[in-house]
Amino acid sequence: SASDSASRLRERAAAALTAARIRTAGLTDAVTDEDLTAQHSPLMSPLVWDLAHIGNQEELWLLRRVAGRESMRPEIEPLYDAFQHPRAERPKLPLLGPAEARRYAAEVRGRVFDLLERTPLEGSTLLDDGFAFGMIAQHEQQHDETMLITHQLRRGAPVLTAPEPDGPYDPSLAAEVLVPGGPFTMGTSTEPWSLDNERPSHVRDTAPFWIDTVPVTNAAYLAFIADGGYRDPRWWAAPGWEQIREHSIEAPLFWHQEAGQWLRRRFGVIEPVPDEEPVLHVSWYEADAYARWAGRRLPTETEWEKAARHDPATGRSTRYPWGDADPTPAHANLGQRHLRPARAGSYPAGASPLGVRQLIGDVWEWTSSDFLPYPGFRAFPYREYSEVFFGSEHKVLRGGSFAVDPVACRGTFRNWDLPVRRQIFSGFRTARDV
Ligand code: AVJ
Ligand code: FE
Repeated sequence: SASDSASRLRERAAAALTAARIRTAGLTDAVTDEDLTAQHSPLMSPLVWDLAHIGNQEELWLLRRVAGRESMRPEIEPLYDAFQHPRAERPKLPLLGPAEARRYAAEVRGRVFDLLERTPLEGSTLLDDGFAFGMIAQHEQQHDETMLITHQLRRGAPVLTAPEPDGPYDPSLAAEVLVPGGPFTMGTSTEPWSLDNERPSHVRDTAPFWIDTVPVTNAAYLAFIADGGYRDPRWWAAPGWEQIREHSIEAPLFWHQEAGQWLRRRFGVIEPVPDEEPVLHVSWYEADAYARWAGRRLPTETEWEKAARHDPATGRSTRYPWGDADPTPAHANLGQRHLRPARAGSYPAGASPLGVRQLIGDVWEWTSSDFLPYPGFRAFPYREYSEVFFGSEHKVLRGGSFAVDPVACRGTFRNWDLPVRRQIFSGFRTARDV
């Protein structure tokens, strides 16, 4: 009945909001107040900014826009508007302190739960299917990933722990998979909590192409380094070559060499670079250069989504590579269950019908494509989520990393960043024409 489905929707929204807050608490309670207010990198906000910004966006969309209330604290509104102050300047703002920020976010949440009980989840595009609540749960999870990046950049003793990935693993896979040419449905018009840039669904055609079965591993990437890949301008797009020369970049971010061995720093732990793991913390330029060196190329965003969603048996596009079911721990490395990608060849249950692995989870995958609107795009509910970022400045990343929660990850989900960025949990796979 309608009231059953309304209560299921409420439960789903409440569970998503609660899961996000548990993760936020884990990331912010793990460090001292001094660490929360410090800036660990000019690329990032202080963690205490993310914390209050999470509360502030929740207040803006659920209490002010949905419920029509007045601002709880008008004086803090400009501080937490991401467009008013670049990240590098945020530490100098009169931000709420750690205790105040926690109290503010908790107070907003209390009011939001009252609202969720009483608001009909229908009758407007913001409320239909609980969209606004789902959007806010995704927003908090996205900032949790951002805060995890800040943790990775932070110097000092490790404060986060998680079990190692230990699922089934098959290293003897074919290197690449052939995806047949022809039309498929890209994007979505039906996924209830999909964001504006994933919409609407539309048909696209591709030529047949080969795509890597798994993301490019550290071992493969090390061969590129050993072959002088960072010293050969032939492989590099001009701005990428400039970046690696200017900053003396010769390996992925967080790597260094000691006595001929490559080591990396991962959440405060120094360890040998593991051969079988997907490479992490590479820029779009590094991914593009590797692909050229390998005689291949990055997949387009369209090719990536076709590999992830097109079922050749039915001609239908599924929500995930494995079908329409929500992700479980057997499908993919998501949700910060682990603090690293799983070995390439893991998660056989998460394979696509054609056998492509680990499209979802582990590492964000750079594509060759600029971040552009789909035909028929309409900004919703605000231009600053996607629309202002469309253009040739940003490249699309797909599939989500180990740091992405399932609520903010699906076959249609689109992420984007500048091609120079390497602190993000980015890797890639390659493709080639037939
Ligand atoms: C979609 C990850 C690029 O973090 O800048 C968070 C998500 N938007 N708050 C970002 C977002 C507004 C966004 N990315
Ligand atoms: Fe935000």
